[in-house]
Amino acid sequence: MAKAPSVLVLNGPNLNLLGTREPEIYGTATLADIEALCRKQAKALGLTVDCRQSNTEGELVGWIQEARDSAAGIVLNPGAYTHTSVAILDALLAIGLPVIEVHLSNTHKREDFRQQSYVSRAAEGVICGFGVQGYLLALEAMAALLADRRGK
Ligand code: CA2
Repeated sequence: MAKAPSVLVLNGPNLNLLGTREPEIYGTATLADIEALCRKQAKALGLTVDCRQSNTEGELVGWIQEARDSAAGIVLNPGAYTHTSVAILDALLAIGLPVIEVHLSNTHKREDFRQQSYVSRAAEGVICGFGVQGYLLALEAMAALLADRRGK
């Protein structure tokens, strides 16, 4: 039987604080809750996940580079780096893996500075505004995308 494709589920700065503050924007689930739900969803979809979070841009860039050899795709919530990081965009473009961008909140309903995403230029698609469910939808989309690519 073929090995289950691995998906890197990457969360950026401050997402380790989920469930402790601003529940009206980001919900009540903790990062550990989200990662457990992702593991469950991945299993149901025939995937495995490697879940990581960092508050530093360089560490995120390093993990994205490493994913070239270890992952079939990336589900990424870059946090505030979404709106600032050319370094993360360049790393994603350099490795050429399929990327799905996720945001818990609907960034389009929020401040002007959240309207631009550098990361979206490297993403197959973007899911925002569905809270935790967004990660599960992203994994479903990734499974379909990878199956489609394998069939070609
Ligand atoms: O909606 C999202 O998922 C965001 O990526 C979250 C980022 C924000 O900068 C983006 O514009 C949209 C912020 C994550 C901060 O997370 C916190 C969680 C709990 C308490 C405080 C911050």
